[in-house]
Amino acid sequence: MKTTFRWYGKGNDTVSLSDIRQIPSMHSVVWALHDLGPGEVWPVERIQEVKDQAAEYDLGIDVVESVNVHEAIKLGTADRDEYIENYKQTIRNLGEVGGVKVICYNFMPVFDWVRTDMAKEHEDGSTALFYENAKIEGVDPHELFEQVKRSSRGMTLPGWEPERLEKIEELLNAYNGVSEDDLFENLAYFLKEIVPVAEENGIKMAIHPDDPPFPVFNLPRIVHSKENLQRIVDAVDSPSNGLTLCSGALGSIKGNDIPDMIRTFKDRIPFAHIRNVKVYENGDFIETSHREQDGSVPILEIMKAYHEIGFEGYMRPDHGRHLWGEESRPGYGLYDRALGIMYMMGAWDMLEKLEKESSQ
Ligand code: CS2
Ligand code: MN
Repeated sequence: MKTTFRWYGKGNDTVSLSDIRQIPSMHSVVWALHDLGPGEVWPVERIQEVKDQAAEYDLGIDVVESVNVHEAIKLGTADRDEYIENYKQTIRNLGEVGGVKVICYNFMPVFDWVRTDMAKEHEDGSTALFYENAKIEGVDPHELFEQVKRSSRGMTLPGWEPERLEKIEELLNAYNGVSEDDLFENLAYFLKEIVPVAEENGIKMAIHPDDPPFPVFNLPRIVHSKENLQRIVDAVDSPSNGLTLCSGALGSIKGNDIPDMIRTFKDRIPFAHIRNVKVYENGDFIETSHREQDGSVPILEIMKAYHEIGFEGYMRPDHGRHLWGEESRPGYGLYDRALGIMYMMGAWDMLEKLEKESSQ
């Protein structure tokens, strides 16, 4: 297992490479060219620049999260092939620079992850991302945007940038009549095109689950259950068609058995996200510390399952709480994610030790 940490890039993150270097067990960073929009080709020089910056701190650039998929590809409109060509070129450019082994992406229409409050207070005074169903049902996305903005010191949800929100009606309308099957067909079309290029470049594609794993604003969602993950890995039978198994996204509904998913898809998980959430009776959920007892996700069982399958992929702590007055991107401060890593590593090291002892 290789431990990674998400880094938003120089000048774009409150966390620095030198901070990351000091976290025990760090192998590489999870990065992206966040200023480039979906559909743009990532230039070789820009990729090389990040590789050099990370190398100064002895860190690799093994995982990209994300190369975002243009809406035309998800919608299956006539211009999708042009954007698929651009996506292939980005994969080739990443291959040319070298060092990238995994590309995480998602296939959520219009929005990336959605929350209703970016700074909901826990009893201990820390704050975390919160999702409240009542605040979403029947609500206009603009209204939600304003409300979320108020709770987040000006930061906004990914995909909710003001210039994008201006076109939101248009985007939402474009999905009228797009069923889950249509969306799945469009994903399969995309995968058939790009997976061979990923293979040629020694890269594994890893789709991130929908977050939350149920429809929001009546948009179709297809990456949220064991059955659907199976359908996705079957669409193109290649190790380069893989999954980002996000315990927090999948764990935000009761009924997803994540340890079972890990055992089932063991050869197809190049990238693991470890996040805990507490799910309430009414379906609302709040992100918590990574410790198993603090939320509803069986983190220790999950670590056990990864250990059991001999997981050799990349693992990172996902969203953390905001602690000790730290000002950071929502969910991406240094402190709680670093605590999360130590919890994960503590569990992992103990599993290794017990295995060694039992084989002696
Ligand atoms: C989120 C997402 O769960 C997560 O890690 O931070 O923003 C995620 O990075 C994207 O959905 C992956 O494409
Ligand atoms: Mn995740």
